[in-house]
This record gives sequence, structure tokens and C-alpha cells, in this order.
Amino acid sequence: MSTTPSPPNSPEASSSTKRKSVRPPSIVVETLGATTSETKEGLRKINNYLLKKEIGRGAFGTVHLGIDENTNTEYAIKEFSKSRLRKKEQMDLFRSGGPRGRRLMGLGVGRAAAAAKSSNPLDLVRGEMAVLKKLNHPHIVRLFEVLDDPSGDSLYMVFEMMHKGVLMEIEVDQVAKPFSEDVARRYFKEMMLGIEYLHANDIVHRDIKPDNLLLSKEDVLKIVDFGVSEIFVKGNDRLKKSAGSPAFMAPELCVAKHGEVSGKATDIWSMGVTLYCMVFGKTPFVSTNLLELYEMIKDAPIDFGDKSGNLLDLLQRVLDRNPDTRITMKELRNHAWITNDDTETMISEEDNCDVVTEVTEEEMNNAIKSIASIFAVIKAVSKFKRHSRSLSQQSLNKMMAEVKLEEESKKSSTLI
Ligand code: 3AM
Repeated sequence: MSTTPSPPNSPEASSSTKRKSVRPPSIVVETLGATTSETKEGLRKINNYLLKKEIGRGAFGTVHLGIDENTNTEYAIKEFSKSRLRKKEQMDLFRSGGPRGRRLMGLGVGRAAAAAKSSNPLDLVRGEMAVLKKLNHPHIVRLFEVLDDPSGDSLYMVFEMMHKGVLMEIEVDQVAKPFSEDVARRYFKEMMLGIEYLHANDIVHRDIKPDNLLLSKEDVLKIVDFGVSEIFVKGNDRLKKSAGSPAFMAPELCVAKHGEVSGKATDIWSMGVTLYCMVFGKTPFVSTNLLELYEMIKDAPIDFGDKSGNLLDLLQRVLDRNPDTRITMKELRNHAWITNDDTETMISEEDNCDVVTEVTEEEMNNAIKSIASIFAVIKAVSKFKRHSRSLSQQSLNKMMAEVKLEEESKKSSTLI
């Protein structure tokens, strides 16, 4: 999907300058025993959601336009394959080299090991879910519901629908129509506010690029795809593993065994590459050969074309190969291009960053607390079906209690 940006002074542009009043808490519904059916027209339905059409494909599956038939509201429904997610967990575990390896999306390695082994399907997206549940910001896409159909391989995440699609389509072999400086400034500021909020909440996104910046019907930019985002330990934003799309990756990550690097600074570099895309319609480094691309990111001169003044200064400050001297979020806020030479104001850092508390182990568990009991019901029902002729209601209740107990003890043994 491509888009025509609205002028920067349109009413929708106001979210980067005005504070929304108190943000309601994010509530994510977890539905375990979801059922899949097919309509007469051959469309798939998961509970109340009708999957109307495919709107995209991500690394882990398909994104559908879904309609909640009860409310007629449109959603973007991400479909994951449980078996593929399981395989990925196992590969990550293997690569992480055991207990001393990296933290996986805010999951300790012990938790990842449990997720890889667990029969509990929502464990597979527990990290992304826990991150998204914690966040509530006008420039971060909202997650509403997660559904599992135990009889199939799919897991579904129901997100707010971003009708205007990706901010800009960037192709390796094509140049997109660049945005005017004013339009680029508005979108860049919205992205900045979203990332500033994530960083204040100890989350680095790690995959900032135009593909992960979507536009709503009202032309508001929102950040999506927390697939590789990582919660870092408070006050320590050091990252060990390279991630993110190569062309947007910071130079300090383009080295084998690069050791710890500042995750916040790498996000800022990716914001710089994204800004470059907005004003040039292409990435600064282009190569289909990955090694060559890494070399270019580390060394090649950057072509700033005809850009001058504040924009040129900003591009050079954001695309500074030295992470220690690269512009920081605080400095960005006061940069003359961002403030448009002091003519534009922005919501204060304090108001923007409404810091939420850390995602605790307990909250991770609670994020899917309904699972044990729903599994218990499913098990009990199937047991009931097997013995239905000989069972009274009383003995069914007894059986339910036994299955529940069994599940609880299994759960505590997998959650290390
Ligand atoms: O395949 P393309 O690039 O057209 O825009 C996203 C991308 O589209 C879309 O799904 C594809 C894979 O990420 N997408 C993801 N989340 C979305 C959302 N919340 C979305 N489209 C609309 N709303």
C-alpha cells in the first residue's frame, strides 16, 4: 500500500504537538479455545473475526484485513505458524549458547527454553505480547486480542488497522518519490516521539525502517513490528546480537562479534536511514550483496545530494558512524531542523514518556494466565466425550478439577 501524505499542518498532524489527555490502559484479550470456520464464500473466520483478504506478508506469516462481525470494525490480523515460531525459538536458543546467551525479547533464556518446549501456544508470542501490553502511545500500534485455535497451526494477533499502509515503499532497484521537507519533518517527529517513548520504557525497537512505520486512516504514523525489539535492563541499553534489516543497520552492528553496543544509538542510526529515505526516496547504501552492503555502511561516503542547511546538518549528525558522538534523542529534540528554526513546538519529553513499569516475570505469566484453565476445559471436555455415557455432572466436575491440577503442576514445571 502506498500513500499520499497530508500537508504538515493538517489537523491530523497535531498529535506531535499536543498532549493527549490521560491514556487508557492497554487491554489485550487472550482467547484460547478459538474456533476456525469457513463461510459460504470460502472466507475464513476465527471466532468473530472474518478474514476478508491478505494485506501483506511478514517474516513470520500473513497479515489479513479482518472484520469483527459484532462491531463491524476493521483490524489487521497477523497470522503466525506455531510450528515455525517453535522452530525459531529453538534456533534462537541454540544460537544464544545457553544460559549466558542474550535475553530474547525480554524473555530470559530459561523462559525461552520453556517457550520452545511448552505446549502452551501463547508462550510463543508472549514476549511481543508483553511488550505491546505495556505500551500505550499514539505512535505505537495497538494490539487488541490474541487468539489460538488449538486444533490448527495458526496463532492470531489482532492489531489496529493502519489503512494507509507503509510510510514509503523502498525498493533496492527503484527510487520512490521523496517527501517534501515539511512532510518528512512531520513524520520524522511522530516516529521520534514513538521511539523516545519506547526508549524511556527501556525498549529498543531494533528494526526501524519505513516498512515498520504505518499510517492510519487519519494519516498518523505508528510504529509496528516488535518481532525483534528487546527490553533491556534498566539503565543499560547494550545489545549483543545484530538484528534488523541490513540496509538500516548501524555500522557498529556490521561487524562479526561486535560485542555490546548501545541499542538506543543503533535505533537513532536507523531513524537517520529512514529520514534519508523520506527525503531521497532510497537508502544511502544500496547493494544486493550483504557483505558489500556491510562494508558500505561502515566506510562508503554518503551522498547528501543537493541537501543543505539544517536538513544536511541533521542527516550528518544522525548518520554519524561513531555511536558516541551520534546525535542523541535529547539533542534531536532541539535540532533546528526538528524545531523548524524554533517555529514549531513539540510535546515535552516528560509528557510524551509516561513511563510504564517494567514487564515483570509475573506479568509475563499473567499475560496468558487464562491458558491453563482453558486447556483444562478442553481436556476435560474431550475426556467427557470419551466417557459421556457413564458420567454424571458431579463426576465431570471432579474430572475438571483433576485436569486443572495436572495442568497447574505441568505449568510450574515448564516455567523454570
Ligand atoms: O506487505 P506490505 O509491505 O504491503 O504494511 C504491512 C506490510 O505490508 C502490513 O502487513 C505487511 C507485513 O508487515 N501490516 C502490518 N501491520 C499492519 C497493520 N496494523 C499492516 N497493515 C495494516 N495495519
